[in-house]
Amino acid sequence: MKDTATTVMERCELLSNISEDAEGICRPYGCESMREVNKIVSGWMHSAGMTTRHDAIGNLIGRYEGTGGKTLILGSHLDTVRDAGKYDGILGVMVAVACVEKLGGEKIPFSIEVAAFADEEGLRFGTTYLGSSVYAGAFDEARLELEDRDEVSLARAVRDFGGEPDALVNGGRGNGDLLGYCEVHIEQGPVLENKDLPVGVVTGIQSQSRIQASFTGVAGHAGTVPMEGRKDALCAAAEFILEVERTAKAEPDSVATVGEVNVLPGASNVISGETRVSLDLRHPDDAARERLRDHLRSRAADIVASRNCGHSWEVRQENAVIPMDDRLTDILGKAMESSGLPVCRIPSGAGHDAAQMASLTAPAMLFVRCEGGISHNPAESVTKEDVGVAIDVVSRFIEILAEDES
Ligand code: HGY
Ligand code: MN
Ligand code: MN
Repeated sequence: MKDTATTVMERCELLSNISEDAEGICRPYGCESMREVNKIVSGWMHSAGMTTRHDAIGNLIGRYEGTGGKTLILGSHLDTVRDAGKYDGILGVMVAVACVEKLGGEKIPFSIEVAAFADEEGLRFGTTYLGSSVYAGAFDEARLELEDRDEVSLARAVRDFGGEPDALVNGGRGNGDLLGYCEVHIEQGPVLENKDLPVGVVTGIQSQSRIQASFTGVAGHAGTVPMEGRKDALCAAAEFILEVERTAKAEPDSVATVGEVNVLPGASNVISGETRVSLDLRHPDDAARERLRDHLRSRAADIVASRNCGHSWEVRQENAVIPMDDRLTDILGKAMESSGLPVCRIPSGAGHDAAQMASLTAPAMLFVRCEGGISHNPAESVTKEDVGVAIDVVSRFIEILAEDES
C-alpha cells in the first residue's frame, strides 16, 4: 500500500498538469480546468469515504460523517495564480483528503468537511477569498458587478461555472455545529527552512489592501506629439509604481507590490491614454497599512496633477489582521510535540482562506516548509518527508480533538 505522503505528492503532480495555459499552471476562478480539477478531487474525496457537493459559487465540499453533531472543517484552495507552483493551496486540500482517508472509515465523535475553495488568489477579479467568503456566509454582494479583464462580471462567471449568483449572499454553511477550521499550507517564506523544521504553527495573518488605480491621459501618436505637454498615462503610472516601492522601503514591516499593469490602448506607437495598475499593500498592523494606503492615494493625486492627467482609485478589498485561535493552535502544537517536534510559531505574510474562515469559526493553520520559501513561482517545492510530517500532525490533531469531544 502506497504511503499517504506519496499519494499526496502524486496528486499534487497530477493536478499541476491541469491548467488554462499550455505552459505553466494557471487556474483562475470558473475556468474549465477548475471544473476538471473539481471532478478529479471529488473522486478522491469519494474514495476517502466522503460525500461531495458544490456550493453556490462552485466550492467543492467533501463530508465525512462522524458521530455526534459537531463538524471540523479542513481545507484550502484549488485555484492558482498565473505561472503558479504545484502546492500553494492544493497541498492543503490534498493533505486534508489524505487525513480523512487515513481514518479508514473509523467513526470519530465529529464529522469532517473538506472545503476545496474555488477562488482564494483573486487572479480573475482582483479580490481574494471569493470562495471562502461565500462558504463563510460573508460574501459582499457589491462584488457581483466586478468585471474581469474581458469585462465579464462575477455574476456571469458564477452562472457560467454552474453556480447561482443570487444565492451567494445566503450561501454560507452556518456555524452552529462547528469545532473550527484547520488549514495546511506551504509557508511561502524562509522561516522553517532557516530553522530546519518541517512544519510550524501560524500565529496570525497580516492585513492587506487590494486596490486598482487607473491613470488617465490623452492617447496620441508617438511620432508627432512633442514630449512637452504630453499627458502620458503610462508615465504617470510608472512614477506611481516607483513611489509605491520607495514608500514601502521606507516603512518597516510593510510590503507593497504592483503586480499587474494594463496599458491601454497598448500599442508601441501610441502614447497610453489609460494605464491601470494593481496595488497589493500589506502590514502586520491595520492602522499602519491604512496610513500607507492613504499616503499612496494622495501621492497618486500629486503625480497626476503635475502631469495634467487624471486618476481613479478603487479599493477592491481590505482584510484586517487576523489572529489564529489559541485553543486550536495549542492543540496543533501538542500534536507537533507528540511527533517529537519543537513548536515553531510563525506570523503569515501571505493571505489564506483561514483569514476569511475566521468570520465563521475558530481558525488554525499549519505551515509546511517550502524550499527557499519560494512561492507564486513554478520553482515552488516541498519534500515528501515534510508532507508526511504534516499528515501525521493533522491526524494527531484530529485524534486529540476526538479525545476532547468524547
Ligand atoms: O496573496 C496572497 O497572500 C495569497 O497567496 N492569496
Ligand atoms: Mn494560498
Ligand atoms: Mn497564493
